[in-house]
Parts: sequence; structure tokens; C-alpha cells
Amino acid sequence: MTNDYTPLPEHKFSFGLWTVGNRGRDPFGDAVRPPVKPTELVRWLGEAGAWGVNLHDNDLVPIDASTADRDRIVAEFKGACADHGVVTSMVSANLFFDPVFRDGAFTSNDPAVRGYALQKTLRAMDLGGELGAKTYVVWGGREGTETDACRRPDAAVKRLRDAIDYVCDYSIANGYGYRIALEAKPNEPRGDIYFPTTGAYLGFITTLAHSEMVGVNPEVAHEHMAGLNMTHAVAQAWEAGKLFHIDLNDQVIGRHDQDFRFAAANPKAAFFLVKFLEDVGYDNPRHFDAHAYRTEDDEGVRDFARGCMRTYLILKEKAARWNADAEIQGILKEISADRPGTPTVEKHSTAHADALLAFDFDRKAIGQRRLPYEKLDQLTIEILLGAR
Ligand code: GCO
Ligand code: MN
Ligand code: MN
Repeated sequence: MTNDYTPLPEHKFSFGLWTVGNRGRDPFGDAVRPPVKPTELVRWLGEAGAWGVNLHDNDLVPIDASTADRDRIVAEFKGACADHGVVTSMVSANLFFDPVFRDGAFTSNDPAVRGYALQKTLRAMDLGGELGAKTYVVWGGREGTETDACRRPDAAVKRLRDAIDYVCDYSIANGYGYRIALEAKPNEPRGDIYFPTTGAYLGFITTLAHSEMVGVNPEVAHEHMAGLNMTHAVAQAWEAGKLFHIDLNDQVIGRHDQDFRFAAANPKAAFFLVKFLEDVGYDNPRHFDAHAYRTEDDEGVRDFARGCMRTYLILKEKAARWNADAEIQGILKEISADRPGTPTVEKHSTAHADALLAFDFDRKAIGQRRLPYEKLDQLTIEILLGAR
């Protein structure tokens, strides 16, 4: 076991330009940090040891940039990525900031808004293609309502399906090879956002024309905002072969959208998440979608970025320690020990069903197996707190 927590390219740690570039603006107060150029943010990321950078179209290219300006900005950015050894791992379109999207983008009632959102998306896909990105995230931040009087929610579902089907066809037609990752969030900035959870998107994906190209991008904060267990959502996505991307941050349940540094609020939940990702061999980007406290300056932003990666690697080491712990493994063995001769769940056959129906289960005895979860959890806590 190592205690060298140096981030390496193999960890696939990435940050959005909007995360390290976050200026600390919130609904109650203005920016507290000066703007930093994308090329400079890439330098920070390279120096901190991050592997990738992610961006919305307008994090890099202003929404009203001329073609000449766009091309110059993109060329400069590519140069900075090459200079600092950072890849563009994911792109997305900003379909939430501009007032045109105040009532949604793909789910808007206005056909022109839907058309413009699609045009902006195709251009963002072209941009990502140019930068070499292989993941395209769709986060429907404004796809929702304050009042359901404005549309039938199933119309929103159908409109989003049409848009995602188009996006897949466009990727195929242009040979981009994108994997599309849908990111759920229950609310903020809308009162309610359609597809509030990762589970909702997993159901939706099965209805798409190119479902094989589409997966999910679960985010810790978003599942926690809904009061859910992130690791359970991630596990379901993984098991379905749909964990294309992940947004790591932290969030106290019941609070506003906090976007804290990874594991800052719930280190134990973060531990089980990291342990899951490492146990199953997750190999897609590990994106930290968070930002520094508003109290920080630029150096604090870099502390924040280094902290996200370092904590992940510390938790990874704790997970290895947990897996190697003889007492923990002994308990795990005990709680799931075989019951020779007892019928269990397997593929149905008439013979199996007959044997199962005829079997005499000793319900009381079975119900008395020891489940020493207090001990198991305490051992986990002791590992996390460094006492073991
Ligand atoms: C949020 C979201 C966004 C998305 C991003 C990429 O709560 O604002 O997490 O940060 O991840 O727009 O699509
Ligand atoms: Mn978020
Ligand atoms: Mn996110």
C-alpha cells in the first residue's frame, strides 16, 4: 500500500473550465475572483496533475464570437492543452445561461428554442470533435418547470428523446465516436427538473433509437439533493453498462446546490463510492464538478483542485486497506456463507420450482444468522479515521 497520493494520467481526473474557473458568484453576491483565461486554467490543471479538462461551448468560445475569433480561441486552447499535457475529455453545450433558455432548451414549447438548442449542440459537438473529446454530456439544467401548467410532462419526455436521437445520429454521421452521458438533477435552477435522478435516465435510455451510445453521468450532489444514495445509483448504472462518466463533488442533503470539494461533507459516503469504482475497475473519466469556497482566492482554487484528487487517492488507499483487512473479510464471509442443500434463486426450471415449493425452510433458524454490522461499520470507521 502506497501513501503517495500523486495524481497520474491513469486516474483520469478531470475538471471543468467552469469548476476551476468558478468566480464565486452566487444568487446573493457577485464574483469574488477575477476571470482566468481558459489557457491559464489548463496550465493550473496540468501543474496540479489533472489528466483532462471539460468544457461547455461558451466556457471557451463566447456565445457571440465571430468565426475568426472562435478559430483563434480554439487553436490557442489546443496549444495550451498540448503544452501542459491535458486532454479535452468531455464537452457539452451551455443550454441554461442565456435568457433564450429561460423555459428550457430541448423541452421548450417554442420550436425555435428547440431548434436553436439543437444547432448550439451540434456546434458544441463539432468543437469537441476538433478537440478530441469522446464524451458528450447532456445536462438539462433548464429542462423543467416552476408550474406544470405550462406543458404536459410527457411532451417534454418525447421532445428530449427526439433531441437525443438526433444527437446520436449526428455523431454517427460525422464519425465523432461520442458516448453521450445524460446527467440528472432534481432541481436548481428550475423548481423541478425533468428526469430528476440517474435512475430516471436509465429508464429513458432504453427508449432511445441508439441506446447503445447513451449512458449516464451521475453526480454526487444531485443524488444527495434528492436524498438518495449516490453509490447505489452508480452501481445500477455500472451494472447496466451505462456508467460513461461521473461528476464527483459533495453536498449536504437538504441544502442548496453546494458543489463542495469531493468528500468535503460526507467522507464515509465518498469512501463507499470510491471503493465501488475501484472494486469494479471503472475506467472512464473521474470528473470533479465542484468549486472552491467563495472565500478563496486563486491559490485556494488550486488547493481545492489538488484536494479533490488527493482525497480520492486517499480513499482509494483506504479501500485497498479495507479489502485487505482480515477481520473485515472474515465478517463478510460469515454473513454470506453458503447454505449447502438449501434451494436458492437460480434460473427457473419446472424441476427447480417443484423442489423449491417442496422445501421445508427453517424460517426461525435462518432468521437468526448473526449480522454483525455494528462491528463491520466500526472497523470501516476506524480505517477511515486512521486508527486501523
Ligand atoms: C450543475 C451541473 C453542471 C453540469 C455541467 C455539465 O449542477 O450545474 O452539475 O455543472 O455538470 O453543466 O453538463
Ligand atoms: Mn451539479
Ligand atoms: Mn455536474
